[in-house]
Amino acid sequence: YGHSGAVLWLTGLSASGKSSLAMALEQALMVRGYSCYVLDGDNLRRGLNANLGFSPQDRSENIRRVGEVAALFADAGLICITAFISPYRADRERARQCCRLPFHEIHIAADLATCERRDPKGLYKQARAGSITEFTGISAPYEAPLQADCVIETGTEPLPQSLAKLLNHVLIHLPL
Ligand code: GGZ
Repeated sequence: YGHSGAVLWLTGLSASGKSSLAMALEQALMVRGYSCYVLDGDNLRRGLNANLGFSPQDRSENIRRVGEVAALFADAGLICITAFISPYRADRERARQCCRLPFHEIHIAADLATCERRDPKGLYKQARAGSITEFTGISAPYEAPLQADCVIETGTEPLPQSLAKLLNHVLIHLPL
């Protein structure tokens, strides 16, 4: 009865559109009868991961915990959608390994110039000014996926188009 679980792992720069797409995807899957849950900075960095910052070590630990929690949600039969920068390949790979169920790495691939132009929270500006240190893309690395399961070009197309492509990929691959 119902469907089995999976992890849809979104990775990309700040302001690339991860959270917007995660929420829109959740809605689109819910109306198709899938039970979903979104993990993002709002629900994990404020709670379980409240003791973590943005050093390389803390980001790794953030992603390790997100991977474990995502695996639990998937075990419980949900489609777990994660929306974290997750800048390190090795950390994303570890998350894939810890998830016993289907795991899709989805690159939300807006380029840095586009993200910096958007700058919805003014964080890039602060990072350029040096008031935020170790900011991904400016003063901290982002290791783009080399072989993502799906690449969504959110920098060059409107959100509805990105959502349509993402939903198409997901519906083809998800367990029913
Ligand atoms: C990157 C930072 C930083 C630094 C605060 N570097 O655009 P946002 O604001 O809403 O999303 C970013 C969020 C990144 O948290 P993650 O948990 O996704 O990062 S990671 O996967 O690397 O652990 C940004 C805000 O937190 N933020 N400081 N220095 N983003």
